[in-house]
Formats: sequence, structure tokens, C-alpha cells
Amino acid sequence: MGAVRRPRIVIIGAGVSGIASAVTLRRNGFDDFVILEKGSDVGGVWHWNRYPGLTCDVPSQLYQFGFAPKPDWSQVFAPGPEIQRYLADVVDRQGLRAHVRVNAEVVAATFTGSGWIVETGDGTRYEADFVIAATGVLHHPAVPNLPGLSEFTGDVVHTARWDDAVVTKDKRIAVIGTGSTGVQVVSALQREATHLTHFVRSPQWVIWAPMRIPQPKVVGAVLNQLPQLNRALYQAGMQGARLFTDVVTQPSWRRRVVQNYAKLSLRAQVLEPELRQQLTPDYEPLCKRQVLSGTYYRALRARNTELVTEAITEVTPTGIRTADGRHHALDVIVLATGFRAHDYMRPMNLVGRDGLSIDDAWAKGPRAYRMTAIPGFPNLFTVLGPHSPTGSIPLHHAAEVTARYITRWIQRWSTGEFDTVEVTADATDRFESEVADAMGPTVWNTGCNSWYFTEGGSIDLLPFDRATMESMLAEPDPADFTLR
Ligand code: N01
Repeated sequence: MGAVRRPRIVIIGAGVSGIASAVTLRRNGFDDFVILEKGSDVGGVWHWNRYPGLTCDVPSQLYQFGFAPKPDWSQVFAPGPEIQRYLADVVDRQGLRAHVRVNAEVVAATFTGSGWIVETGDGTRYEADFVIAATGVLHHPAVPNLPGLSEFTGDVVHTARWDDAVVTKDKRIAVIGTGSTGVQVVSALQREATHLTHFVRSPQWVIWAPMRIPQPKVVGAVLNQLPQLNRALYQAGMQGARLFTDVVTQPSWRRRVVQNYAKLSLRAQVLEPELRQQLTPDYEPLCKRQVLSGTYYRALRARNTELVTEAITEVTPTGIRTADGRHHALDVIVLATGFRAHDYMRPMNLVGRDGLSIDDAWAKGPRAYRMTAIPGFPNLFTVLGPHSPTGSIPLHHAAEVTARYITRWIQRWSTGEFDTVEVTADATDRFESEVADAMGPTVWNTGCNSWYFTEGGSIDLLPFDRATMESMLAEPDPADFTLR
């Protein structure tokens, strides 16, 4: 049966998941959609993040779409700007540019009873039959509440909103935070700073990895000529990624090997007992999002770098004071302090059926059926929403699988099967308890705290392997939904 209705769709966000959604819709014959993007360009997290040293610590082979494998990455671990260019290139090649509205922040979305009204900051309103919220996870910078921070007379910059006007060369720089970002930015800024002070509240395990391996140009040239081989390579990479998912979700000798390697990475690179002691984390490797670097420990041991593990007590107009009473004189403070990772879609004023706001629906923390559907919010789906496999499965793939699932629902709508589709609270509760049960043996459950955890203490990740995720999202299960 051919399509009898042409759905109007609003996609919120032009990052990895928004692009995956748009391409999937197009491939299935749906082209009445608009992508509303808050930023001035596409790329999501790769548009917003521009800090010095920005590199992807996931191999490029796994950090791309299955429908657009790139043959000629410059490095095995791609630099950030190259990933942003890749995403922009996909948008152009797939003919999506005309659908994208940049500088269009969605401030409100309201369910009308049959569809949605979506409103951007400039007052423009879009009517939609479906909303796809592809708003990302690591979007809102977490700015620490440090006494005196606003009185600092030098520059303060958060890594996720880097300001090119900030001069770091020949300056006294503080870097606060030691996650994946802090480690990258310390390595990059140490080279040009007069003095770099790294404030470490909780050291992390940093696995040694050669992050700057170039991909030989000839490889790109050959793969360009042989798209079949390029696709086969992508598939092989995805098979390999299964191993990592197993390592983090199931205890095994493989997990122990990786954990021992993390410990060895510290022992082999930091020989000074006191410094090593300061850098030894108090949790098992892999419990937090694993940090990779080939340069961090070297940068920390450089003559112009100082590691400070004393707690920060205040920021003064000229520096930072620590609990031991010391004052660290500074020109620039770099906040590598991470993200408010569970704010999904907020602060947009999202109002579902019967006036239910997302803040009320999620009063006890974000939850969604199979990462994508929320009770009380008909005809709205999230991509990389709550419980997405950000810590275990290649994200582009997870976004593609979710986009295909959403498209299946939209196909059913287009044939007139229903007007509105809403997941039931029961099905969502069931999914949440399956997740909680499966979380037991994961490495994330071995005693640590990080952005993987919600304020309520639950782990906002997917504890299943790729095959399970794919089967969960293979076909809509109408028994879990109310169709009207
Ligand atoms: O943020 P984080 P991130 N005083 O939350 C510290 C992805 N990513 O931006 O642990 C002092 O990991 C905080 O200390 P503590 C990746 O998924 C990917 O580094 O709370 N310190 C911690 O050390 C990653 O996991 C790439 O005690 C304070 C740090 O700030 C995710 O982004 C590259 C503090 C925050 O670490 C987030 O990484 C970069 C305070 N008041 C990032 N507040 C790729 O290459 C916070 N901290 C793909």
C-alpha cells in the first residue's frame, strides 16, 4: 500500500543523531521535515567543541555513519575539526542543507492532541505530526560553583564553549578537570604555556594510546576507488567494537586485561612515587568513561607543569587558592569540568499530553522506553535519549538503529494506522527494570562516580550488547504503546 498521508516532521538538533534521523527519513521517502539547530552550523558536539587538542579518542573507523563511511580519514583517531567537516559534508551530500535552519533554538514544543507546535527563540512556529528530539547528551557545559569565579580578572573559558579570543600562549594557565577533555587540553596547552597548573580533584585512569597515528594517503586513495572494500572495513570495525561492549558489560578475563593495561600505563609512564600516588585513582579502570592519551603524563611531568590535588577553596581576582592556603597566580582559567549530561532537551519548555511538562514527567530523573519513547509524550521520539549506549556501542550506529525504528512508526502513521502513538507507562517501567537488572555485572557498577550517573544515582547507560539493542529496536511493538 502506498503512503496515504505525508507526515510533517521536526527534527531538533543537527548533530550525529539529527543527521542520522534526516537521512533515514529521506531514504524511506519522507521529505517534509525541518531540522532546527541552535548552533550556527551543523555538527552538534563537534560544532560546539573547539578547544585546543580536540581529538576523537574513538577510532575514526567506528566514529562514522554506516551509510557514509569515509575512506580518507587523516588519522586513526581523527582531529575534532575533521569530524565536524565530515558531518557537514554528509549533510551536503545527502541533500539535507535546505532542510536545516541554523541559529534556531527550540524554546518550546507543545502537544496539541494530534501533533506538535514547535517554537524557536525568534517566535517562529512549526506544526508537526512528529517531533524527533536529537538534542544530544554532552551539550550543556557544567560550570562549577567556585566562590569568586566571577571576580577573576583574567580569562575564564569552558572547554565546550572555547573562545578563540582567549590567548593561552606564554600565559599562566589553570586547567580544572581531568576527564577526556582535561587530559587533551592539558597536553595541548602545556606546550605553549609559561606555566600550567592542573587541578585534579579525582585522578582518572589514562590508558596509553598513540593518538596521532596518520592514516597513509594511499589507504584513502585505494578505499575511494573501492567502496565495497571501504564498507567491508566498516563492518569489520563494527565487529571489533563488539569486544569493547563485552568488556564493559560482562566481567571476564578480557576486562581484567584492559584494566591491567590501564594500571600499567600509569606505572610505566610515571616513575616518581609521589606523583604516581597523586595520580592513582580510587576506582577500578573502565568504571568511568575511559580516558586515552599518549601525551598526558609526559605533559604533566614537564618542567612548566604543576599538578595540584589540594581542593580549590576560592578563586581570587588574580588566581586560585587551595585548601593548604596556597595562592596560585594565573592569567587564564580553563574549565574542563564536563557537562550536565542528563538535561536532555531541557531547558526547552516541552509539554505533552494533558499539559504534562517534561520536568514533571522526569521529576525522578530522565527515563525513556528503549531510549526513545516517553509516556505522556505522543508522537515524540528521542535519539540517543536516556539509557543510550554512550559508554559501549558506536554512537553513530545506535543513532541509525533508533532512527530506523522511529521511521517504522512514521511509516505506520502514513498508512493511516493511527493518529497518535504513545508508549505506555507499564512498558517503560518494564524496560527500566530490565536495564537496572542488567546493570549489575557492568564495570560501571564497580564503585565510582561520573557523568554516567544521574543525580539520583542510577547509571544512565545501556547495559546490553549491540545485538540486543538492535533487536529491541528492530520493529515497533504495538503492545507496548497506545494507538489512537
Ligand atoms: O568531562 P568529565 P569531560 N572542582 O565529566 C572535574 C566525552 N569526550 O568534558 O571527577 C574540581 O569526564 C571532575 O572531577 P570529579 C567523553 O565521553 C569525548 O572531560 O567530579 N574539579 C572531572 O575531573 C567524556 O567522558 C571525547 O572529581 C571539578 C572533570 O572536571 C565526556 O565527553 C573528548 C569540579 C570533568 O570530567 C566528558 O568529558 C572529550 C570542581 N568544582 C570528551 N567540577 C572524544 O574524544 C568538575 N570537576 C570522543
